[in-house]
Amino acid sequence: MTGDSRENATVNTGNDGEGRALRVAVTGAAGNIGYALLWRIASGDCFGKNQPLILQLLEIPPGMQRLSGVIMELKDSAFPLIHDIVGTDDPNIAFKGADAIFLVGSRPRTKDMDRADLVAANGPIFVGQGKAIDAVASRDVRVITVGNPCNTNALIANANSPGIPSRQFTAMTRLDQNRAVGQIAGYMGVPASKIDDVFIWGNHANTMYPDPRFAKVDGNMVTDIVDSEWLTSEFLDTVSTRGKAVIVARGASSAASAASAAIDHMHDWWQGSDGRIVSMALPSEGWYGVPEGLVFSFPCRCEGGEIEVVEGLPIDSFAQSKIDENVIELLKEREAVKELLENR
Ligand code: NAX
Repeated sequence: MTGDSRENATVNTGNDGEGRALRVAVTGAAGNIGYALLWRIASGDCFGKNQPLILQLLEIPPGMQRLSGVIMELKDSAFPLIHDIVGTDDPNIAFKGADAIFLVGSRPRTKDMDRADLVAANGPIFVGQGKAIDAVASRDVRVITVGNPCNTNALIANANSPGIPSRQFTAMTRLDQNRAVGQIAGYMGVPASKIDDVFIWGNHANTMYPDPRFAKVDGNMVTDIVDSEWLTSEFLDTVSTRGKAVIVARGASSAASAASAAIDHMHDWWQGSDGRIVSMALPSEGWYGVPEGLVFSFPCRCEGGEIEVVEGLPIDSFAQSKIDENVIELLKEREAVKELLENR
């Protein structure tokens, strides 16, 4: 398959008589995360069990053969909610009229790459994709960036989409939050569903701060129950280095858990977080002293399709030092890609 001639490559009207079908674009759709993510989206886990969907899947030319196989399997799954599937290597087709976009496609970090190499390798992808979003996506589109370095990639996409409000560009730190929840639940021997209000500050990188200070287990403060030494040492280290630990154990980077976290992020944005605090990285409006525009993970609540940063939480000296560390790192990343931000 080349160009945009795919099975069902024509974008349909999206009208099905039961309400408009949402157009959901996924980049890197033939990759590992895509393979887990598409089935969760298609089954209604993200946008609702009655919401018809049109999947608009983007790959690069070397991935198109694999994408055709993924589309075959999606069709073979006979999902009732799926009204059409578009496979393409053209972002202007993939993002056309898109209501939600999962920016997953990019190069995962390999052993020989440091963070600066990753920024340099993947940053340019998000210039072209940002411009395409600006040109053809719905003005109400909601974008989650998963491809790493996801905070700075979201910054680049945002800068190259001046026609779309900045608040509609986010990056994923929900996997880090879920890892933190998993650690506390495991330590306490309770199901993850009992843990609320653990969240991540900063960058999806080792510097991140998984903040347990407001976390609750069954309504009780975790800090009143759990050993504070564990929370400030092993817990923090385990969460912030979990991605590497999974690679060592599995021989491949986190995929199903990353897909699951992307579903959680978009689900809560779309359908509300039910008053729970969740982690989302979004362009700072100066919250907690974080420089404007940096895509930084904050404690958020979602309602009515909007993200609201939870303001006014007390910041102790340790939390401040972690926030500062993340600001410094993200400023460095922003400096490294400054020529990719020139659209704005
Ligand atoms: P894979 O290498 O399995 O898949 C990536 C796919 O993206 C490939 O099929 C590739 O052909 C495609 N691709 C590359 N450039 C593209 C472009 N310009 N347009 C469209 N598609 C493109 O990687 P996978 O395991 O799926 O991981 C994808 C990204 O997620 C990586 O950058 C990875 O580092 C990142 N992750 C982010 C996480 C987070 O919490 N934010 C956690 C998991 C993961 O590490």
